[in-house]
Amino acid sequence: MDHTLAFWPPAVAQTYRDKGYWEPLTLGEQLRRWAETHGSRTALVAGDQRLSYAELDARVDRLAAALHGRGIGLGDRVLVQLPNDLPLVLTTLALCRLGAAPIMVMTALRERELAALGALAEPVACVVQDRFLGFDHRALAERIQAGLPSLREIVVVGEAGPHTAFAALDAEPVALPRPDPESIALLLLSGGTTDVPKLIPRTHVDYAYNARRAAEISGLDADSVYLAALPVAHNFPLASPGILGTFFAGGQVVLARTPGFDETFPLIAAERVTHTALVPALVPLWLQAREWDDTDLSSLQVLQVGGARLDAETAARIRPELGCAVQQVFGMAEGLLCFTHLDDPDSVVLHTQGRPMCADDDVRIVDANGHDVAPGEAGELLVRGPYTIRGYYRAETYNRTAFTSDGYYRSGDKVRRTAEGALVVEGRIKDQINRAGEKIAAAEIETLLVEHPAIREAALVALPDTRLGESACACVLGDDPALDLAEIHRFLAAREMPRHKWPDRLELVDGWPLTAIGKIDKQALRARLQPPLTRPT
Ligand code: J2J
Repeated sequence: MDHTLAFWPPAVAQTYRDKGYWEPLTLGEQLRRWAETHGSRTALVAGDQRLSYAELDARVDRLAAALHGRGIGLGDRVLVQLPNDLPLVLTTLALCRLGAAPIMVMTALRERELAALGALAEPVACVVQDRFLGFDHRALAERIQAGLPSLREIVVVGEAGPHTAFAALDAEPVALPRPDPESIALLLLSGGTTDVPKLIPRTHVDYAYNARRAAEISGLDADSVYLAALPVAHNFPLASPGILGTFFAGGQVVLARTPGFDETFPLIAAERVTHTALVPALVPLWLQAREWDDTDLSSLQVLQVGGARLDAETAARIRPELGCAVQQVFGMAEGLLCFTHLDDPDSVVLHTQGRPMCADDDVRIVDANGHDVAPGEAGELLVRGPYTIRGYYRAETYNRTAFTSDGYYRSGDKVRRTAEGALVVEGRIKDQINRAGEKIAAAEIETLLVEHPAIREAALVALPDTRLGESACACVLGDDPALDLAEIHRFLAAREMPRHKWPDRLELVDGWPLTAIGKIDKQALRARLQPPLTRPT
């Protein structure tokens, strides 16, 4: 059974148990413990609903019992595509309690990606919102089900039509079979570099450690109030420290449906939020709003920023303009989390992406031949440790290249280590675009583009962008000089490619710069595309 993969070699796993990183509990049992310890304290605020720890635990029990009654249980997978709201948290925890792994997908994902994920993971059910931001997720789920024999059931939050209504999933708690704490608790979506999506299997024990340790580093305690503003399907607001980390600390979580200041500022004021997390592209929008918006943000202590490189100038504006500390977070859903510490000097907080959070994060920085670089030099970050996966889910062939033979994950990030031991992200080796923190695998878009009748070859490259950090430029070789960006967008929309993955720019090329082994030289291509900083006169 592939649900209890022994990813870590037994001797290594034993050291993680011995050192207390891996507590022998499932996430469902952790929730029970939080309820016992923090009972009547508020755990979660979503819209006008407020649940104490005891109520959260009881609601999760009832939902788990109802799902169990519908034949969903140990070893299953369930596709979960929900916006930041109570059902998402309840569903995730109930599935973890059952030992049925939720596949955490952002609401922005569409048919193509969901179908590929479905074929890979064979979920028995999916849980979706009826509509979100004008999009009919119920109809999408029906299209997925039509092509996915494993998918027995569609659960809908809101108008369920002929499907199972989420609201009706309520049953007297029953004794449930106990999942192995070292089995897969949930599956996260990888940023990816290939044209098919990759799933990241996180075990109960490693994910609990991830959240618990991240909470410590972020200074979360029982008085903390964490605002989940980014989409909770993402590892950052879910567990780094995010929702789960806040629960470990006994604090309060507040859910925002969107990260815009119009929604988040009033929530910060009303709930006296102390911690929240953003991707860098959102920070200038909050800072800008602050110029005229005088909502009381005085409760805010820490703004975590991660997912893409935060520039030092923006970082330096956070304390004076928002009145809180900035904490840089360099993380990945595959595992490793690096944080700047709250008591680090500005030279570290503003200019680095922090230090790995665990003493047993085994990080190497290597050159193209896999040799360790000299201290201070940049190279590819390789990592293994107590919460970094040893392989993607059902991806045996790919895993042989994505991991070294001795178990390091090849992050594809180009980093250097400062004298203080902090990492600085210098760039990327992997073929990916990091557009406002959302990762786009170049290969995924290129594969689609060449299906266009006017395109013979395509290469997607990242270009610097002041607003997004990076934007995506599609370079195409074809026969139609009239081909334009609007047509590319129409083409990708018709194939249900989510908007954030559409190229921002189109360049028609009549040939490629090639590398020594004859592949498209994207570095050279990018250099050709960059407009000179000052136009020659
Ligand atoms: C530069 N690049 C960064 C940073 C991530 C916390 C925070 C982020 C993620 C995340 C996460 C970066 N500066 N500060 O899961 O728990 C890029 C790197 C990395 C990739 C991982 C978390 N922080 N990155 O972003 O799985 O390229 O996780 O390998 O989405 O984002 O992307 P993802």
